[in-house]
Amino acid sequence: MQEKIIVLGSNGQIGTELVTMLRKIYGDDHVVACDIRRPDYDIKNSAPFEFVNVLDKEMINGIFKKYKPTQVYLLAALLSATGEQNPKLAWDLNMNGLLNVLDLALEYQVAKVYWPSSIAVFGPNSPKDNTSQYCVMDPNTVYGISKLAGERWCEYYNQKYGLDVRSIRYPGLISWKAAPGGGTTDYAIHIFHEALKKGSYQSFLSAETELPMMYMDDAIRGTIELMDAPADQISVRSSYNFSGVSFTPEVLAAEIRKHIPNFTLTYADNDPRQQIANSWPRSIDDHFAAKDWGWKPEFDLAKLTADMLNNLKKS
Ligand code: VAH
Repeated sequence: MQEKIIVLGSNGQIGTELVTMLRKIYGDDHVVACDIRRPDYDIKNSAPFEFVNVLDKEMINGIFKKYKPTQVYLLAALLSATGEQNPKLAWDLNMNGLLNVLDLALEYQVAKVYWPSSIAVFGPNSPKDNTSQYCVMDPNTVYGISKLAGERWCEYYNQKYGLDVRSIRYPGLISWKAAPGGGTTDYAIHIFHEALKKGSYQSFLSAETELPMMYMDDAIRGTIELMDAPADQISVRSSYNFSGVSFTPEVLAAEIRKHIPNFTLTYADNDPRQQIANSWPRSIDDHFAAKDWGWKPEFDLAKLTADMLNNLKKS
């Protein structure tokens, strides 16, 4: 059957690249980009775009009625740092946006739904190293709380109503095409821009703050591999742990110096994002993703760094 895919939150860091990849696979007209503002990236104007606010259930209903989607990706969210500046909006957008989509996906018999979670679902008492799929999860950011609650709702809609909803706990995502959206891991993007522009960067996370990260190319490929996997291979209906490469700002700076020898990295003190980072794991065990749908990252730190710098120089 012809796929008709709706991507809600298509202008974001993930949505920008996911829409491009999905259109490459299924064709422009089979992928409808939806957001509350027009795309400012190189998506062909002819390809379908709709203004949608995911908090307006009637608006989403109109789009589902118009396009009768076979797949829906819901990417709209407030991330960890911006969420702490506006906790109630973060909860409202991240939670009610999801519940609107889950309900309408049932009503319109959407075949598959995708919703991103995050390693932000882990908290201060979660294991820090090689953090397992199932363990203590006590997130202390609104973003993490909303993602943990959202995972529970996804599993509920799957088990109670049979909705085929799939999810991945993304680590910090690093990309060059679209601006990051207010996350705690965004230092690992800004550092590349500043290294090329000024040869220096001041990190808002401390030198020894090790966090799980991933290159966007890996994240997009893994997401589509998950969505393409047969339903009976999916054993995790909350959200899959997902791992790329973990590093600290200091280790990243050393890798950048292999390309920009005089690059200097300094550190800011008392940035509120440090507390958020301190509550997250240093590394993630993603063996369920490897076992269930053959996940394997392709970008290590050297390859990620080279690709970021090469593409930013050209863009
Ligand atoms: C954030 N980039 O920093 C996101 C991500 C694991 C972090 O979820 O909020």
